[in-house]
Amino acid sequence: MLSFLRRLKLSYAAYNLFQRRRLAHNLPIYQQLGLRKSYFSPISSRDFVGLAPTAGRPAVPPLAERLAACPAFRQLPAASQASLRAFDEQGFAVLPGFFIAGEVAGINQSLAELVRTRKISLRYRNKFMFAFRKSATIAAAGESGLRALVSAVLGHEATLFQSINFLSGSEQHTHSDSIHMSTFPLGGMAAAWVALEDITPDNGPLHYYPGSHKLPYYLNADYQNEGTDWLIGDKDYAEYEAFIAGQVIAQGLQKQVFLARKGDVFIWHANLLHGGEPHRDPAQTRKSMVFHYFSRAHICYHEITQRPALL
Ligand SMILES: O=C(O)CCC(=O)C(=O)O
Repeated sequence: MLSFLRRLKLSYAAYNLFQRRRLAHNLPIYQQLGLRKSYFSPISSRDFVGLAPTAGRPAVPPLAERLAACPAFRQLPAASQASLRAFDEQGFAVLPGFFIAGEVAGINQSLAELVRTRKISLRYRNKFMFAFRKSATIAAAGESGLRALVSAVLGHEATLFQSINFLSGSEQHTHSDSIHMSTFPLGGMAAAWVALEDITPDNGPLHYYPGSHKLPYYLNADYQNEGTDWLIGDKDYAEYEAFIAGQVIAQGLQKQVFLARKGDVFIWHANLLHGGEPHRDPAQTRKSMVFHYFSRAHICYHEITQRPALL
């Protein structure tokens, strides 16, 4: 259970008071939807009860048209194009060999240099967070054709919000990113995962549940974690993970494991259930990187902590 201080919404709001430039993105949409919020106010799915699920979302052309209009898409091989065209149906797309060996080597070198010079260190056990803010090479990888493709998939201009680099498997339990990086209307985010070496069954491959993006978005109310006007919910993250594990069984979902080759990219939908397999062989690394993108046409926030997202 979270401590009282960590649950206090006022402390987050006080921090956010000094972040106007990075939080102002939500203001026009709050206004459009008639939500009486400041840029620093707590925000969560509770605030959207009573709004139409698509309220405020600009209409977009169908996926096939959006992709066809995207130059980065037109340069892709046929297999990658077909996978992207099936994104709405599958909840993911695989782009084999999207990054060539030289690009992957540059990314690995750049991360190693950040680590060697102590410009970055591990957080949350095994994650190098936000390396793209410190490495032009890593930023370019996330900004390249990848952001254009994610924008086409979302139907809205995507902003690179976060990068995470791994040297070992994340071993993260199955989850939907929408509990962490949330939007209103739902679905305004996507992620692109990059294999920075060949992935084996024993170095903690990514796993995912095809089609799970069509399930409801499970948010705070679904595991009694809504909190109050003053406090965020008191549930540990493990309770969310247990809830999702229950849904996987209840819905009879079939897990797939992504045995990627170096340079392959896997783009997933905001609500695709995914995670990391156990990293069984400590002699192997699992060099990989994931970029999380938000659409600026949506309210962008963090459901668990009920904070607006710092873009
Ligand atoms: O890389 C992995 O194993 C999983 C990463 C993940 O779940 C995420 O970034 O949301």
